[in-house]
Amino acid sequence: TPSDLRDILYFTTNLARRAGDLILEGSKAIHGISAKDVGEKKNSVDLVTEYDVKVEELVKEEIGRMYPEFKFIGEESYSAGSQHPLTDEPTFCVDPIDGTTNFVHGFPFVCISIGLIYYKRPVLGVVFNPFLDQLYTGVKGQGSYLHTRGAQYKLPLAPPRPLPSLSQALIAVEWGSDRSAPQITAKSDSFLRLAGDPNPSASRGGDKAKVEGGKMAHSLRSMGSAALNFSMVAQGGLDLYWEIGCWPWDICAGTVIAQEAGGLVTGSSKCSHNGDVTEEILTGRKYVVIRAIGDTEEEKGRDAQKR
Ligand code: LIP
Repeated sequence: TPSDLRDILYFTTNLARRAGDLILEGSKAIHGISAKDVGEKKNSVDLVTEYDVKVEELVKEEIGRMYPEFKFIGEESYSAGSQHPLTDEPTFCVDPIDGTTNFVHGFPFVCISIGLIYYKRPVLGVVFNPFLDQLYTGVKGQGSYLHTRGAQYKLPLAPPRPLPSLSQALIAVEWGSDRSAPQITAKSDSFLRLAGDPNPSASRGGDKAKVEGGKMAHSLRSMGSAALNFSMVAQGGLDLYWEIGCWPWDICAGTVIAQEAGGLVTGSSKCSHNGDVTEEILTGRKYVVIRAIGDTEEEKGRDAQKR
């Protein structure tokens, strides 16, 4: 019920703040760390630290104490082999440190992302960046909020302005950790189509009229955290976020936060078959576009091999 969700939100928010303290503590401990303290998962850019594991343990334990009957999906538990099928039961879905690469480098776009799924739909999300003290919350049917420096703001901060075309958008994209040749080619081709000058003869001081008629986006951004990209679309700082190859814990909490702020979260059905963003999905609101991994048989096979 709405009041159950409010109680769960209160619990989850406090838990995210405790996890945030541990992330900050880890950041102090980790800086100056040697490469041996940073683990690699499927390849040398898929990083994990002892703090990813510690934060997940804390969150899992507290959830188990408060809601013993709820199921749990977590990035690190999943990597360690705890892979249960999604049911209709209430299920917490957690990324203990979203933006692990940023965490390792001291780039302050790092968060804990805690989502709740019920009947296979995300219904509650809390995303907390302890470095910037920004806490985003979203509850199905109850709106989404940014809490920062002691104040609370309803999202989006300003009414979404209609976007007639991609050419006026600020778009988040991510390189992700799959850098295999087909993936990196598809991604960089899409980046080029989104931000490259469509006029082949355009150059500095060239034919301005032709450039203005083009479709290139205002620019691309990468925050290095899916949950923070979703939250920034909800806030209104980004118009769109597009990524290939996210996991449920990357998108669960962010989905509710973005949807409750009026965004649309969509999988590959609204994208062209190679995952490219098309003009058709832009009809005047802020959009989050996400192409979930495992959408095609080919991707399912690749995922199974990866983890
Ligand atoms: C990361 C995402 C990021 C994506 C990376 C990775 P992590 O999560 O949030 O957007 O591009 O591939 O999945 O590994 O830092 O929890």
